[in-house]
Amino acid sequence: MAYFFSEPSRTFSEYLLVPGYSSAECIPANVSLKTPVVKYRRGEEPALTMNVPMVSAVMQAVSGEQMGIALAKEGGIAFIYVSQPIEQQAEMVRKVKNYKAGFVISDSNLRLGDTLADVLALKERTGHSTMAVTDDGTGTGRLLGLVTSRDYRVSRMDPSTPVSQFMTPAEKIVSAPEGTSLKAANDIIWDHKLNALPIVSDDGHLVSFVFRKDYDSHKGNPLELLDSQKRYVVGAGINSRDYEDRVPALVEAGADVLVIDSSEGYSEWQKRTLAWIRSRYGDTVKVGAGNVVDGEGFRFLADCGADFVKVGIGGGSICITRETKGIGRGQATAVIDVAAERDKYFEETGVYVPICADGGIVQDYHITLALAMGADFCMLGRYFSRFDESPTSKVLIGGSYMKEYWGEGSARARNWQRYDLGGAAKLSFEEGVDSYVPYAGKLSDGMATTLAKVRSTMCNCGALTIPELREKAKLTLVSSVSIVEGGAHDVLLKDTTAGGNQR
Ligand code: RVP
Repeated sequence: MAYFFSEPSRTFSEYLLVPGYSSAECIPANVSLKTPVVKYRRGEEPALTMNVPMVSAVMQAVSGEQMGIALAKEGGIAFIYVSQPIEQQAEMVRKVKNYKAGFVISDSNLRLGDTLADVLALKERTGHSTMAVTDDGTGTGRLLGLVTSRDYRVSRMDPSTPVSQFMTPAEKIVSAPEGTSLKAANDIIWDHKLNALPIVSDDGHLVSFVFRKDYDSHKGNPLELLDSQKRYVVGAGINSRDYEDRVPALVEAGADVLVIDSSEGYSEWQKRTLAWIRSRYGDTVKVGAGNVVDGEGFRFLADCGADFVKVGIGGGSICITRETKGIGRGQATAVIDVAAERDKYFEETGVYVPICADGGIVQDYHITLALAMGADFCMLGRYFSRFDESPTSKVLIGGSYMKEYWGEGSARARNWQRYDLGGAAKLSFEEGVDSYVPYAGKLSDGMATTLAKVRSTMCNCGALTIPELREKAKLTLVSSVSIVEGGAHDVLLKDTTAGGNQR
């Protein structure tokens, strides 16, 4: 007979934290959000930790190289999306690893044959007005010229005018050689009254730009996540189809941690993928697996050698898996169940396998709830897709700026490997949607607010660390009536955008 769980499964919004005693030391400035990413033995230190408990989703609309850089700066990890050609994904990883603070790889590039119309279209797409003209139209091609908004006048010029006619040619550009320090680059910018200084290699190839406007932001980020060579830490998704080719390319590119990206991870395919990685690399390559929603699925993946386990099926904002296939579980219940098994596993084996709550984080406080329920960190898609650093276009809809956000199970992503059960190499039906989310500006500003709330709630619970939160948290289920009581109610709001809701 089928097994019936005795309790209904629940989501984060059905819970609240009840405050505990806060001592005088319990202030947000004293809170540490440090958390393990990969498994470790009792008494040992994990090989990889994060300074904030947030990672970005393995999604086309979320995690490219800009997200990798921006999130590592804040102390978290981006997982570069897997649904792209291997070499392209490895190149994104390489760009994060090669990034040097203050030196920006050009993302707005033109060829000599491009026209003013192309310039305007590129500006619309990237939002950047400084463009490099290179021989191959890439950010590392041979530098032939620069175009900025001072070089053209839309009202007076024909849109078909080639850039060669109005760009500043290479011989007139002030540039600096590769290896120039940031301080020296800023001095050149200052001396020549420049807005952007191209850094150029000995053979004339563009390496990066240093921008005047970034000057103030070079002041170091206290929580930034660096590897032993002081490069940003970055993750990458893999799948259970082409891992024999993809994993070596990502490892060679410098990925610090991998994760098998799948909508449902309690499968032979994940076992084989993990086994192959262990046989080839031993424990040197760190790899998470998932997703699962109960203790049984967790134990299976932990036994297969996963470095961390991702929890969540059907809770993602763009996910329609529960509607299409009828599988999944309320995210809060899934996290609570898996966390209990993780602790049991630790008791039995002395190996602590961190868990990641993936999907369904809508309010900032859901992160705190997930941590209190036992998650070691959270993976977020929608949240990160709203920021400047996600790879998607910013579009004006009905007078408000939006960013595009689509699921990996949507027809747009064409990521059949994520849903692969060993059948035909195609997506037979959609499990995700294509959508817009309200544009939310710079990632660093958004995360500062979110994490300030997390730290504040932790203090209310009398906790200065994540393990302490887990130990001290008192959680209560809320009735649907008290959920209404939790928002502003029985008043007429003057400003309907107020209320601290990050949506
Ligand atoms: P959210 O943060 O709620 O937007 O959820 C993001 C998560 O949703 C991803 O990390 C992934 O697990 C899941 N996802 C991604 N694509 C799809 C889909 O198309 N169904 N689901």
